[in-house]
Order: sequence, then C-alpha cells, then structure tokens
Amino acid sequence: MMMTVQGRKPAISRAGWTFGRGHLPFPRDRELMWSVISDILDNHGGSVLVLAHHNADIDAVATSLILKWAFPWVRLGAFRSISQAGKKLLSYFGEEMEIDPSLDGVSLMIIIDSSSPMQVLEGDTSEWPRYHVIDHHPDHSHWGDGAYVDDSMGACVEIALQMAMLTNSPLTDDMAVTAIAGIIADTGKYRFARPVDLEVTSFLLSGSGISMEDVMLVIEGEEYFDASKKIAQLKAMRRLRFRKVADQVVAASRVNSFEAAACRVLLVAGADVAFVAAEKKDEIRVSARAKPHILRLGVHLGHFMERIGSATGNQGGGHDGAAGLNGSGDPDRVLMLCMEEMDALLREKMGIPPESGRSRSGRGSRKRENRR
Ligand SMILES: [Mn+2]
Repeated sequence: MMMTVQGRKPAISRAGWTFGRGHLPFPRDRELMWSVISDILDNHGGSVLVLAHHNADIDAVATSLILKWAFPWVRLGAFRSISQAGKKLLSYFGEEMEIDPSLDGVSLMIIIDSSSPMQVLEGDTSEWPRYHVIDHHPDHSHWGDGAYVDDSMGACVEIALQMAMLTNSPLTDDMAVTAIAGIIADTGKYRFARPVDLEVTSFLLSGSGISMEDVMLVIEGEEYFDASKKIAQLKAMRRLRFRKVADQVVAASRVNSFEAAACRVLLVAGADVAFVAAEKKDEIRVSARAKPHILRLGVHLGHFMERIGSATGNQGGGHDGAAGLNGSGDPDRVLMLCMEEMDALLREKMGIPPESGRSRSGRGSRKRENRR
C-alpha cells in the first residue's frame, strides 16, 4: 500500500463534516442510516457480507472498500464478476472480493450500488439472508421500503463515506483515493457531477495528503491499458485521416481491434466525429462516435450508421452519440463513405451549401481529406 494509513478527523457541524472548503453533508436519513450501521455493529461476531452487483464497477468496489475499512469484520463479495477497472482498484490496495460468495452462515448482507435484486443474487429475496440496501440510483422501486437510497449523490461511495464518518472513522489517504475514484467513475469524470460531488471531492482532497494526480494514476495509470489496446490506439493515430467541414473535424482510422477505444482517442485528440474500422478475417466492424454539440445539431449516429449499413450491404445502428456497423467489405471504402456522408450531413445541418467554395478545382470534386 502506497498511501499513508494515518487518518484525520473532520470538523463537524449541524450540516455535516468539513475539511477546509470541502463538505460532506449529513446523511439524508440519519436514523435509517444509523439503523443499518448499528446492525453491522451488532453483527460484529457474526458474518456480515457486503455484496456488490454483477460486473462490479469502480464505484461498487470503492463502496465495498470504504465499508471494509470502517467495519473491518465485513466480507466483500460480488455477483458473478468484477469489472477490469474494479479489479485494478482492488489490487492496488491488495484487497479481494469473493465472486458469488457462499451465503452459509451469513447473518447480514449489505447490498450496495444496486437498484434491483436481480443485479446481486438469484432466487427470491424472501429466501436471502437478512439484508440492507445502500444505493444512489433514482429508480429503486424493486427494493421496496427500507432501502437506504440517496439519489442526490453521484456515487454510492459518498454514502459509504457518510457511514464511516458517522461512526467516527478518521479519513485516511487510502479512503480519499478510493472515494474520489468512485466519484470520478460514476460522474463520467465529473462531466455529470453535481455541486455535492465536487464538495465531497474537495472534502477528500482537503482532508488527506493525496492529489487528483494520485487518483488518476490509480484508475488510469500506465498499467491501466493492456499492451494491445495501447498499440491499437497509437496505430489509430498513425493511420488517421480527417477532413474539415466548416469548423468541425470528421476523422477516420483503421485498427485490428479496440475500435471503440480508438474512436474515443480520436475525439479526445480533437475530432468532432470519429469513425474507426477494424477488420478481422472476412469481417469488418466500424465504430462511430460524436461529441455532444454534433448531436445537438440533430445528428443521430445510430440512424446514420443504419443508412451506411444498408448502402454497403451491412448491419448498422446504435445510439445517437455511439453507433456501429458490422458486416463485410473493404473497410477503407466504408470509412470513405462514412466521411463523405457525414460531410454532407453536417453541411446540411449547419446550413452550409455543399462544396461551399472550398473546392479549388471548381469541378465539384470534394476536397481531399488529409492522409498519412
Ligand atoms: Mn454507482
């Protein structure tokens, strides 16, 4: 473990806990939260299982870790699997979660970050060991009354943090790294964060010796990507071609795999719309991604790729900002078509006439895209 384990105590007021300018509000329902906590305390000698959902994500793992550090006698488990990112966070702290843990002898379960029973266990809830639910998802009607749900929190780990503070646990650097990782993961790197998520982040940074860089290293450090993904992303950059449509950039590239990841890299590098094709044996796959301002123009990539699909004898479709195509054919020709059609669509949506005087030849030929 790299971080220090010595913890600090925040200042407490009626509104919650503070470190510097950071603020962790008091739980939405203190009595309900305390009843969960006292059940965990009462089961000190029993067997308490903290259970996370299928393919446990960073927030679920972070919530489990905070609860483990606050209540060291609990066991950690996940239904069916743990996500790659979740495993990375666990291994950073040398901790483990049991996959499909045995329920023999379990006297109490704390189900976390899950909005319905089928995400965490099979069978009827009436046959499960006794349980409490801690969650932040807005739709939790599947659990019925008694679940502790606070959908004002961007991440479940913020609720776990309140539980730790309510039992007077000091804040350690490990807790701060873990909790910020959970918040980052569940707010789309703060893209969808609300003020409270930023206040809690500030609380964690002010109350610990860690920096944002420490957290980023844990969740996207150099070991985060496996080698073939890194190579695919770099190759996508090397094979990049792009064209400018007014002030927008449409980019395309080819890889052997990880086409969706490569698409995201092109967007980060500056493209507004990206297409990346992968060819495997006789099969091709094309991923398409667009930034939100492109969608606001009225572009729907799912419909767009459906159109490209039928024009090339393939299957295309998807969401407005993330779509794809599967089938066969020459990937370069499909990419070329994607770029030309997107060029035309963007011009239409932006009200720019086709070829808007950019073509130097004057014979209506499209401007050649940059290539290398
Ligand atoms: Mn979550």
